[in-house]
Amino acid sequence: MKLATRINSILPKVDGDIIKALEIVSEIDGITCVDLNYPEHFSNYSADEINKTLKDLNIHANGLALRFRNHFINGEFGNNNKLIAEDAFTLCKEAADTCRVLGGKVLTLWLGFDGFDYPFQVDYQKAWSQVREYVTALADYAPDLQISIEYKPYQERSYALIDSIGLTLLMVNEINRENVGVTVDYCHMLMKRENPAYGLSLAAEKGKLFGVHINDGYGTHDDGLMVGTVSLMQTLEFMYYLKKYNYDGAIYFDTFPIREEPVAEIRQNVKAIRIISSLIDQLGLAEIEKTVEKNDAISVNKMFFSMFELKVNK
Ligand SMILES: [Mn+2]
Repeated sequence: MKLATRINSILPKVDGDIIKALEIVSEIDGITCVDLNYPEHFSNYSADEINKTLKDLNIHANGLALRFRNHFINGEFGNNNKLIAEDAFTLCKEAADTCRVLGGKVLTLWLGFDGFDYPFQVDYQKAWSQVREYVTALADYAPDLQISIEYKPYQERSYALIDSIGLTLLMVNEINRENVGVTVDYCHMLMKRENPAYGLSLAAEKGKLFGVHINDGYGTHDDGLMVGTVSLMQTLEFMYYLKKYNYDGAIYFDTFPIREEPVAEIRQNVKAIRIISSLIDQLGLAEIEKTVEKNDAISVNKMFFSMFELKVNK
């Protein structure tokens, strides 16, 4: 399993020094790669300096996640002001160039400001086609990278333009480029009241699952709780489908330790995902598939509780 974690969990411990944060992350057993945020993680060090640190620490850069700040508060690619939309595109091209320096392969796009708060506020078709046009142009600018759309139903905006697995796959389909796909975030799926495994399977079946963010929550907010702590059965199902589709990208812990010691929290995520993975392996994909084929809730419940009788050596 390629496991990645959220660098921002560590930054408060090290006065925001990204190099020191990477050093701490590299010492956590099980974490093999990192996703860095662009441009915020590159404000004090160059891409070359960060690349050298990653090499020295023997951690791999999975890719970069775009972070659009206040300039884009009224929208990124879909901004009604085309000059600002162009700025968003320029930032993405810089991120693609930086991603190549690090040897990363995935550029994650969360368009948190492309959306609306009021009825009649946005020309939906105009915003939609503008987003489509820019993501297509980015895919053509960086055919060597995977451009992955991470959707979230709301927050920053009351409604996001791309808010669900359905709309993300519609956008991906309209863009029609090999290198454009989806990053699913477990908490975001709960917020949309999607069952995470279902959305995951739709993207994976189409060969469009480019990124996985795992965490847990109660569904109303992006709680970013530790893996498997609230909705364990759904997390087990999510992991089953990751294995069924032989997902070989990184699984990124998108959790927010606020009161928890961050390194201990990351270690617990690693431990949890190893236990969940081991439970699925011990039951066996074929056995689970047989249970799914029965389409019978009582069989599923028996299978779930039989997991508590298994021994886990992790
Ligand atoms: Mn996420």
